[in-house]
Amino acid sequence: TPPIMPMAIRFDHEQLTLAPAGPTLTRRMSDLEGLFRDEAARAAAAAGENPVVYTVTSSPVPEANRELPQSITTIMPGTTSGEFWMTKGHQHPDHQGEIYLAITGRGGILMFDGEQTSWLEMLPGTIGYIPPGWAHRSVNTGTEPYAFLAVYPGGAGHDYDWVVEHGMGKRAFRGPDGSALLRPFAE
Ligand code: M6P
Ligand code: ZN
Repeated sequence: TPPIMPMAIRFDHEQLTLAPAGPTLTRRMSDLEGLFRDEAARAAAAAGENPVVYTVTSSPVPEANRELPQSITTIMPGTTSGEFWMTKGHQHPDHQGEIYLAITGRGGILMFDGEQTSWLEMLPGTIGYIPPGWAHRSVNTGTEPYAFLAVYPGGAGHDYDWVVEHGMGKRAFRGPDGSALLRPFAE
């Protein structure tokens, strides 16, 4: 493959798209098996309308060592038995850091290092820093789509099994007043 040349990537605030764009992925309820507290409710939703929970649109910058790829993630608003819709969440195998910039809607980053849990509220303009070694999951805590830009080392990778094995410490539910209520992961 030819070397990547300097490039300007246009971000469309309304459409939440990148141009030029790289790969896009769409995650539906059927892709999120075992991740919500209420697996039966998740499975029922997957067997029914199977809604799109989130999309990830990448720039053409490849996920390769020394590159610095970026993507826009858009999480739809919703809850499954009270638990806010969210990304799968992952750990970076070599513990690289990552930054997120909230663009629209409201959300949060749930992080877990195997011992401690951290929760960052994300409003448009908030830069969330994910330090080395913290698994990260994004959550839409609002009533509109929540979109953010992610910038991460090209060799960071995605270890999804780590989250299945260790959990995320906590879960984000919709509280009585509509705001996020963090509860113990297994409760
Ligand atoms: C952000 C970045 C991506 C990640 C995406 C969705 O855009 O962290 O690397 O793929 O969120 O999160 P997940 O891979 O956990 O589903
Ligand atoms: Zn990451």
